Amino acid sequence: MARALQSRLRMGRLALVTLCLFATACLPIIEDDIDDDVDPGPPPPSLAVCGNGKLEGRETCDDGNRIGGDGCSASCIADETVRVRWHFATLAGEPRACPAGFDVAEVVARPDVWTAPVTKAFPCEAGEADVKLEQTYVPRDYDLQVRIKSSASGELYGLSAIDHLAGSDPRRESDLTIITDAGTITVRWATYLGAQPRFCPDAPEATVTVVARRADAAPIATTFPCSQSIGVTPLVPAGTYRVEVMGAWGTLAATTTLDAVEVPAGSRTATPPVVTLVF
Ligand SMILES: [Ca+2]
Repeated sequence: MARALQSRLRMGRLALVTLCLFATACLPIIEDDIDDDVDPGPPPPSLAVCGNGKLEGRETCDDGNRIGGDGCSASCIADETVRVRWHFATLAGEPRACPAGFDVAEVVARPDVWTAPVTKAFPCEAGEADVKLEQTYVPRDYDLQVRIKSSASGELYGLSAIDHLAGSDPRRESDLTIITDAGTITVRWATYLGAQPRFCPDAPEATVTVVARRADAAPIATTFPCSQSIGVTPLVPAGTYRVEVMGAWGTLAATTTLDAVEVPAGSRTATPPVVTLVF
């Protein structure tokens, strides 16, 4: 009798286990058993609240706000400090001091063309400054440039070339030179076939050459793809130039000449009006 009862109980237990294997109703019990043994640990990143003053999830800082550039970024990742140095030189490489009347060095840092740049001002004679750049979970690249200005008039003297600082680059320094006796010529062009506006063909032989001529110096020629619609010459000594813009497009050719294009000193840009090239 007792053996029969024992056997029936065993069968009942087996049936329950089998039922549990197929029935979801038993699952919460199994989960509860597991949860009791696991340490909950820190909250996952999705639960971390940036700006609440508490270090949580993947945050590397939390200063109680969501403002970038103040040491702790808008996504609670510690800002990265970059040392930016600037100096002056002539086109021949001769070092110079800050230009008279221009006392401010603006450091401009931009993560991409669609975002507003981070601009910080320093005394020109300092020659270097530490700039905090906002970082996110994925390290950001920045384009750095230095502009020299006058605090009295706001006038721009010159600007450095752009230094692209990759987020993955271990270098956290940028050395920038402002050329004091040169500038660039920026030419924009529009192309026509007779009276009809037409885009340049996207072909390697469709080019526009900008030739800057000055009476006392050899001409400086720079060639650009025609489809680019804009060309910036390398640094040319400050002065007055006659600029020829020459388009070549298969067997077609067109030239437009601009007189008295003034290139200011201090790495500044002369921008003549849009040049029309009629083929
Ligand atoms: Ca937080």
